[in-house]
Amino acid sequence: GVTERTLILIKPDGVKRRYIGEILGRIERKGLDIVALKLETVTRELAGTHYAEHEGKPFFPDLLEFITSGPVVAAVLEGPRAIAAFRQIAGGTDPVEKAVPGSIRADLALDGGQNLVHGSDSVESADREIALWFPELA
Ligand code: DAT
Ligand code: MG
Repeated sequence: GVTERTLILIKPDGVKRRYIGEILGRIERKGLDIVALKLETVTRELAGTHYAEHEGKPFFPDLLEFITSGPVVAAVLEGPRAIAAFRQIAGGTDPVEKAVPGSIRADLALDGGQNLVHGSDSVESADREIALWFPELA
């Protein structure tokens, strides 16, 4: 497959629950390269821009509250079909309704909002999100 880059987050629930190692381990075992990595507390402004596509939806205020509630791990992953590959190991947005057996969310999460990880959903989103989180890479 063609080499891609994707922006992923370990959300505040993942950091609080001490799953940084577990989740980075799954990424490494999958074979994706980690090409950038940092721990950061997200500002309201960055959160709003990152999730701009969801502005106006009923869950948007809770989403911003949650994503700014503590530090997140942000990383850029690289590899063949990296965007889809990470979304596959992440699993469906709702870890119960759309459980992907063996995925991070199905194995470790219960909630459709506090679902441990984010991953870019397209090449366009990945370009936008990498520029937002790691301007030095863009
Ligand atoms: P994903 O994170 O799988 O790409 P998304 O982009 O549709 O999902 O939504 C972004 C985040 O917003 C998601 O991880 C959790 C939250 N969210 C989405 N739909 C929701 C809903 N119906 N109720 C509560 N939170 C929701
Ligand atoms: Mg999304």
